[in-house]
Amino acid sequence: MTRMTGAQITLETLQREGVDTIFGYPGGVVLPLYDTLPQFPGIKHVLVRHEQGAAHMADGYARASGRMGVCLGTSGPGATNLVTGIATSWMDSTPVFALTGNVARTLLGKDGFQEADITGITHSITKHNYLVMNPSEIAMSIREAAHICRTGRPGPVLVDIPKDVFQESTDFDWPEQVSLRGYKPTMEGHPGMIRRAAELIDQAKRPLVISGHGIMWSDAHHELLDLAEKANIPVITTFLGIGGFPESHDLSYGWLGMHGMYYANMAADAADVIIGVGMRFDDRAMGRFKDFNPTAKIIHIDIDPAEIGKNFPTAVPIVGDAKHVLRELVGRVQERKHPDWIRWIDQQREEHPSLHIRESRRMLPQYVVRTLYEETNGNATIVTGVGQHQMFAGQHYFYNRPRQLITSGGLGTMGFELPAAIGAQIACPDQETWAICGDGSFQMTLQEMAVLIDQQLPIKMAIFNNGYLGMIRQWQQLFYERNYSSSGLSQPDFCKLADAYGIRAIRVEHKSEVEPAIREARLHKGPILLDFQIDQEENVWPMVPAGAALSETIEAPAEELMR
Ligand SMILES: Cc1ncc(C[n+]2csc(CCOP(=O)(O)OP(=O)(O)O)c2C)c(N)n1
Ligand SMILES: [Mg+2]
Repeated sequence: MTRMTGAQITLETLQREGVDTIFGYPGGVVLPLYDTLPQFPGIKHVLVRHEQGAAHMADGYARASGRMGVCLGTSGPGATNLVTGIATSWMDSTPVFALTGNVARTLLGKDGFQEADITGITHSITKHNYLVMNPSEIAMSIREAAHICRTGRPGPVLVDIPKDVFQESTDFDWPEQVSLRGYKPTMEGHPGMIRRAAELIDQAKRPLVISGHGIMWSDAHHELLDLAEKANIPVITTFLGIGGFPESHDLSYGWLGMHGMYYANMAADAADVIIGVGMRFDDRAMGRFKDFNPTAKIIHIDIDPAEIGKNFPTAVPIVGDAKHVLRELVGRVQERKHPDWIRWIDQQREEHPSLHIRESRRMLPQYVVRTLYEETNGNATIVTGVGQHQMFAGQHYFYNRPRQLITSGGLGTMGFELPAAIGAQIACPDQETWAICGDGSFQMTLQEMAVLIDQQLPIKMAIFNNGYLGMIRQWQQLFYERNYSSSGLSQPDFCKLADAYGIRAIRVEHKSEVEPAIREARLHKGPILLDFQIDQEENVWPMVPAGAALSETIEAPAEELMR
């Protein structure tokens, strides 16, 4: 046993848990920790410019690599600045570990300077959180939190440590075992349920897989491919499920939902057996619940029992890890062919192609994304903000590997793109990483450009500059009689701004400049910003209007195709 301070135990435990990077920002109560950091050269500290950035960076790190991402903030405002990022991670089930300092134990509950009850505040957006009142409990609390964070359905955790607990010394004893009564995620699916699911799949005439984000976290993409190929089942994904099944595969029919492909929505509405795997039948994906495909029998595979039957009645619930359950299912289902069903979906796709980009002299955002796809040979990691550009990035780039599209789905957090791209690039330094930024979204976290220089990250930022909060403008155009109330926004000169940070930038004003600019950006060794002055009033189609059913998916109106 060695004598150590709470700060040393904190870092020692994180290091033993495999943590190599902390995204953080200092403050009074975490100074003991910062003072200790140089003793741990195995842990790199990335100094952010706002704690929201730290939480998104940890999240991007986690989504890109599958490993737990760690962020750190001081008490009070440092901790509350993390909240949006923690909520983002919570809604998308990503393993983010948030570490915060708090005021000294004697001041807790006394409205001490910079005190916030961060465990109370994050109670409903963490899988679990801890306020550690004794240095001897630090190691076990961190180990338990890390275990909860990355096992089962992943999700954020928070560990809050008062300043004097960091400072106090104690005998350090490494807890070998982590065992939590009441927390034992079910990995193996129930054999009887798997048998019933296999029977249902064998009997299905129009089977369909809807695969979600869980495929990435369970590393189940090979098993998914095996199931689809053996039983000849078409696959659509959710928005966060993009990349879990290769979009170039014959059985891939894109993704469903509010801005999903027409044929994917129709397939979901026409299927007789739906195998939902690692997804949660979310309202943006499924449209109006009441009128979603009433005849389909649903097999729902999810590691979180709370998801089963939450939004739809389930014919066969299977609680378990997607990889295990799919492997069992592949062994049980019969080889089948569904030529009529597949022909029907193919015909939907021919009649309603959804992803066709019309000829236009304007710089259409779809064209920018497609050109990026072609120039990068479909290999880049794409990280997006929230809005129209996010939907175009999902639609017009094609993804063939898991973790290739990194985006805030459940919370829809504007400002996610730049910090999440930073986390992704640090986790996977060899990946070509593009941040597809909205001009509005980017302005929420653009201060993190400083980190690109500090850390010398070759991230390519593509601003989709339409002068609008485009998704808001689209809704106002369609549902509020073009009353563009507060959706036009003024811009700084993004190129000058990049220049002020020491980052190279190119303004792209004409369609003919798109391809050369992307080529130049790729050749440039460091970070670069491309300011694409895209068409201002392009809309995202297809669309399921809010509150409508998937069967009511609308395609681009003819007059818009003339623009
Ligand atoms: C933090 C936050 N505030 C507000 C919203 C609501 N919202 C959704 S999309 C959007 C517009 C995004 O504008 P921009 O980043 O320019 O993207 P565009 O739609 O123009 O591509 C807004 C305001 C949000 N999703 N997140
Ligand atoms: Mg915009």
